[in-house]
Amino acid sequence: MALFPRCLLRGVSSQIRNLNVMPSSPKFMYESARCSSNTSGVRERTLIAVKPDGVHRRLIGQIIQRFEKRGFQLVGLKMLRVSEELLSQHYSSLCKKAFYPSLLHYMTSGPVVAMVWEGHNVVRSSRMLVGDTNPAEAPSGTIRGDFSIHISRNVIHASDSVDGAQKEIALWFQNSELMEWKCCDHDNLYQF
Ligand code: IDP
Ligand code: MG
Repeated sequence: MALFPRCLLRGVSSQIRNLNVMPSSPKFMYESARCSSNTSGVRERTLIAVKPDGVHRRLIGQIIQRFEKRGFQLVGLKMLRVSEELLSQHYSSLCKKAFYPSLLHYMTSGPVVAMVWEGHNVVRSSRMLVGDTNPAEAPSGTIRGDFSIHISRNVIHASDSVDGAQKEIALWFQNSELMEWKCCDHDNLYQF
């Protein structure tokens, strides 16, 4: 077995550690969001919304099917016309963007189907199922990659962090609209 100087090995291992905790990396942001949350594990929840273009294009069923096939559990579902007031809170971080007025117009142009899905790592996994914000960057096999072309009509919303998901669910749903239930196939999906 080759012998490496100990100081060299220490340098390499500290660089690997640094790579894993880069504050600006999505992994770091995701992990810190998850640690500060109290709904980790199998009870993690996320807000998913089929946007007006997805509803008009009759994509609701196919979108729900992707989350069901993956094994996630539906705990809330409703169809609504979203108010500008709700959207201004939901998209508050985007209010200075040039596209914000057209985003409001788009999101209020027709009904939206809002859902809450539950399961292990559901926030992160949903973002993978949904694909990049810009459909041109979203791989085939993702919802945006399969069903949309342009960033202004990207079919679906998915929360982007555990903390964000908790805030969005509280904004979009009353507690009484969310269902507590245990799916009969739980033991086929999890060991705990
Ligand atoms: P996300 O939906 O993937 O989380 P965000 O950056 O949070 O992406 O943007 C929210 C939504 O605003 C997008 O899904 C899209 O509908 C819209 N949007 C974002 N960037 C643009 C843009 O450059 N032009 C038009 N619409 C945009
Ligand atoms: Mg977002």
